[in-house]
Amino acid sequence: MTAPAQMMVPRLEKPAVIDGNLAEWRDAAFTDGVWDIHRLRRSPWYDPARNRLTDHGNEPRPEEDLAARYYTAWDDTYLYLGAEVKDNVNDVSDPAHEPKRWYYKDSICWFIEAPRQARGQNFGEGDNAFCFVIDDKKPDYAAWWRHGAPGKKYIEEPLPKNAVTWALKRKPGSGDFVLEARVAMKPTLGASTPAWTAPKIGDRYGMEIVHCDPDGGDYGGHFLIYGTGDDDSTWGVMELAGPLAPVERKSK
Ligand SMILES: [Ca+2]
Ligand SMILES: [Ca+2]
Ligand SMILES: [Ca+2]
Repeated sequence: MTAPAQMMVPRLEKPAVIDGNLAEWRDAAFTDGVWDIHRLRRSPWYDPARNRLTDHGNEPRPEEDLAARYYTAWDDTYLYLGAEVKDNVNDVSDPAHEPKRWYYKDSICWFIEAPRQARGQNFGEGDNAFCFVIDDKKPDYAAWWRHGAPGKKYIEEPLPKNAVTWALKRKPGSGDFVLEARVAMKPTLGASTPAWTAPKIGDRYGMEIVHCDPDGGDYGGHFLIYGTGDDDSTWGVMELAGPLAPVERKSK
């Protein structure tokens, strides 16, 4: 296996306002630029069977089908999760709908293991997935929490209302959107393992991002970034870092 991705995720000095606009914190968050299928194909965790787009026969260019920037940050209480997405079609209808089937709808999911363990496992103790379905109606299942707990795997439930605040801004007439969310760590990460402690600089979590884009397909388009799926040993290393100074533009 290749070495896991390494991500320094900055602490926010000012809490983000969750309103569907990332302007006040995106320059202070972790992001590594635009992800599209061309970039994904050159990443070590690319698997063509899983990372793919849906072909309807008269598609735009692949980078018009799905391209996104993802933002991640933290403070004493919350993880902050954001995305700015270019998507040709919004699709949240699922013929075999179940609340836990976010992966059959347009959705973005942050997989977090806290603290990061060296050994691999699938959604046991300490594993969490915070999933947001890109549905304007924001049904209960649109903010979902798949997680483990001591002795338990794959617990599926909506994120507790007091643990999540999220906002969605959709661009009319397209699938484009901005997602902005904050998830309280203590009632989520703290519930998935007693090994979790209040966050501090230098703590190491595991992180993977899964972005689903069915667009009329069944399982449909998928980006898996920083990992190869449910095995948490493949996820990237997310280090809780101190605040990030903004990008400096030098004068000529
Ligand atoms: Ca905001
Ligand atoms: Ca698409
Ligand atoms: Ca879509």
